[in-house]
Amino acid sequence: MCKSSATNYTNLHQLKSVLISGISGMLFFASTQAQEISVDLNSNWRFRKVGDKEWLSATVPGTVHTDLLNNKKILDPFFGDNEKKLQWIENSDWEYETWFDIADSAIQQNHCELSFEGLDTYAKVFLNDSLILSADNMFRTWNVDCKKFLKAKQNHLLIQFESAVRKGKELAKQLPYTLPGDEKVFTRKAQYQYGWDWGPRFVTCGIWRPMKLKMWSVFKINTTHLFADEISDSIARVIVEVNITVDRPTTVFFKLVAENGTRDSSYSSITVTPEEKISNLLIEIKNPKLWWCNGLGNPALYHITMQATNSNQQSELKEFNYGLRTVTLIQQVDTVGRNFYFILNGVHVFMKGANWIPADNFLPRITKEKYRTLLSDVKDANMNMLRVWGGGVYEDNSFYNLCDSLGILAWQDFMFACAMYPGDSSFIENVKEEIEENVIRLRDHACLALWCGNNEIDEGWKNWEWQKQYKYSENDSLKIWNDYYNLFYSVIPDVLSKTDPLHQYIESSPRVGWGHKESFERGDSHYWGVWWGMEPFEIYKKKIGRFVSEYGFQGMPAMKTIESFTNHEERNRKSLAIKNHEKHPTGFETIDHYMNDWYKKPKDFESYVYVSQLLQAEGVTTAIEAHRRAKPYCMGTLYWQLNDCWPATSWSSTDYYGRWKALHYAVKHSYEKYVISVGDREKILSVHVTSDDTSFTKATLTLCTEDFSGKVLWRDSTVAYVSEKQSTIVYKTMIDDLTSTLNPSRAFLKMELKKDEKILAQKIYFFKKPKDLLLDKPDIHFSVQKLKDEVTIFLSSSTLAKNIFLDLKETEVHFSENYFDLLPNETKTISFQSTLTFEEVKKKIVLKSLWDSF
Ligand code: BMA
Repeated sequence: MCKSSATNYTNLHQLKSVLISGISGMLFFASTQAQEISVDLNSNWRFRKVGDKEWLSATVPGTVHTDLLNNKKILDPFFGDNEKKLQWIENSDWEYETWFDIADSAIQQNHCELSFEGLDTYAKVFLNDSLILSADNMFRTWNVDCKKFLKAKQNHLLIQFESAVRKGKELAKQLPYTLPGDEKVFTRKAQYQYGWDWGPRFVTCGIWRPMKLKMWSVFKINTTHLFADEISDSIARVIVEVNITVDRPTTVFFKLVAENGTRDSSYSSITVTPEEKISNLLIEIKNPKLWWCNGLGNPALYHITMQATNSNQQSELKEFNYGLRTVTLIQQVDTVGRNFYFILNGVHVFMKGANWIPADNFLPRITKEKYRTLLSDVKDANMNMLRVWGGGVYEDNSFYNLCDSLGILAWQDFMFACAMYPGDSSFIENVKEEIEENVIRLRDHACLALWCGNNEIDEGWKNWEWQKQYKYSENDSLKIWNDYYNLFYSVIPDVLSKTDPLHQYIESSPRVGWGHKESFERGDSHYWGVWWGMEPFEIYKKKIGRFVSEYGFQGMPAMKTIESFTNHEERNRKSLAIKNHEKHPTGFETIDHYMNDWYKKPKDFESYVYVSQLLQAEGVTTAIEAHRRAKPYCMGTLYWQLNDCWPATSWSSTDYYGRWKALHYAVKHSYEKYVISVGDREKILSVHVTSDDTSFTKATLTLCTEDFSGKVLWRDSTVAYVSEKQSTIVYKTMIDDLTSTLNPSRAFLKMELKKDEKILAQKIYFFKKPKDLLLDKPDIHFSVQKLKDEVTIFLSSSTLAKNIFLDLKETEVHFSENYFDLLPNETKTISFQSTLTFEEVKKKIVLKSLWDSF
């Protein structure tokens, strides 16, 4: 039985509803009529630059950049270095307008409310020439009672967006000092729009989320909050807290139904007065199924419906997909420092995942399908957690719904990153509303694991020498730090204690900057010694934090992706197009530095692209395996970064078009439930097995060394006792003993862990770095089979073919594996889905290996 800390929470709000038992309750829900009428206002929009004559058609939700693009007024912002030519857009003001009619029956409702789910950012809204709203926060929803301005026909809605850059600069002038982050920190707008070290600068504006006109009389449900105050094997008690507004004292009857294979229901009635807003309902679920994250079990969700009806048979229906689970972050002082790990339903979980950034510069372009593909890629790569990074946005509901249904836990940053923010009362009030609304929107998701105040601000203030750079006086410093402290240590936790006391909160990620030894001893850490610090990949094996929430290495995107933003002659590292799609100041130099250490010089641009991906995979999986080996000292690894907002060279493992880089394939392997890894410190080779199973396993480990032509040189096997609680060394040998009978540049060690004939894990270990391997030209043979749309390729070679890369010319397919080593005399089977004919597939196959790159 797991009992959540919710118990106290329930006590705070005594159950106020009257439970109606049995069948009689059902009578109240006979034939009803919808209580709220909602009109979609997202069509027939047009826009123009303020001051221009010509109106152009607009898409809502949308952005000014995509509207200009759709009207062919600008070139593709992502192509070449067009970004530079489009900066004028951010300095202009833009206006959008539409007309709409409403049905007579709707206008007769007591309340008419315009609801804007997202306005980016400084927006003045006029309805029939009256100013009804001045918005100044992209992350908030704005509801405006507008009944007195509405008419039945030809309502005119006009929204004017003021340049956020100009406004931010004006606000900045009001401070006697410059804040790190410049004008962007004054505007509550996605901070990455101002440019990042993986993304372009497109400070856009527009109606970025849908808007509606909502009309109602008598009662309205504002918000709901579901939480389980008790979960045992036999029963789960789910409290449904409803926030209702009524015109006059009204009795509302509620029917709650929870379904997931079984059906549980409850009936209650509440008399609500205009003054009283919050009431609690209860539904009990018998023999509850728990929600588990990916890898641990099913992410069971209960479909809960709540029908609210008054005595006039007016009703409102709300639906939820609710997961029963408890999730706790433990942070206890221990002999080393302070641990940091999550417990889900009583189970200590090692978190395997990545950092999420917005999936497009122009957010409304992110479709549900795009979310689905990306999050399915997360699940396929055996991840169980994503960190939604603080320089982006609180994502759309569909993102969190998908995380719920795929079993992906979400660590949610609030939207502050790598800068200091103002502390005046209007900024703070604005942020308070933003936090409250987003917490209320997201708190009931099963996926939600943690709130985090910001990304790298504590670290920035303490380690990035802002005080010197901006020449702060002691008083300035004190004021800036106090503003920081107030926001993250007081304002945000206060809002959370009222709206979501069930989830935990940390103020900043990481806890300590990576330059300090304490960052490997307490809390979560961002380890940037590799890449920013130019330390070698091997250092990942030594510098391990308690929960490594960021680290990473760049790789170039797929050639097909590069082709999407370059002309043929620009496909080289000197072209402006390629340079503009590498936003890190020393990006290519850094890649070259590590590439020299690991690989021979690639012979051409295309080979460089491919090798950069292998290098990235090598680096990041070195870290992942070291972190997993350090379990339970380390209890989580989230690499930087999962995805891209545009096609570019970056730390991502899947590129803007969703094409998996070598890293994503490698991560999938390194995040499997069982992973074999090699610790080769001090001349001893130790074979570790890390298991994320929930119980102990006894299996057989076989080891053999082979040369590159397939000759077996040595074999051994052992019984491996694999603990679920910690990584286990299952085999140890002196490296010299192992290599005395072989040429380490022409041989590898193959390891396999098996239980009852089932392979749990496999690992190929090379004694030398790729640049020192003496590879022969592989003679790769392949045959193709096609059964309906399932294509299978069988590959073999008489000598080792390292890092085979498979592709289909001018065709988009996803291979079951890629960038893999084809071992001598073994047949590798790769599959993919395609509607091409057998002959077409054969003609289009592209196949190369590392040997071809030098
Ligand atoms: C991390 C992130 C980002 C940045 C990345 C790579 O610290 O928080 O700010 O893009 O490093 O430099």
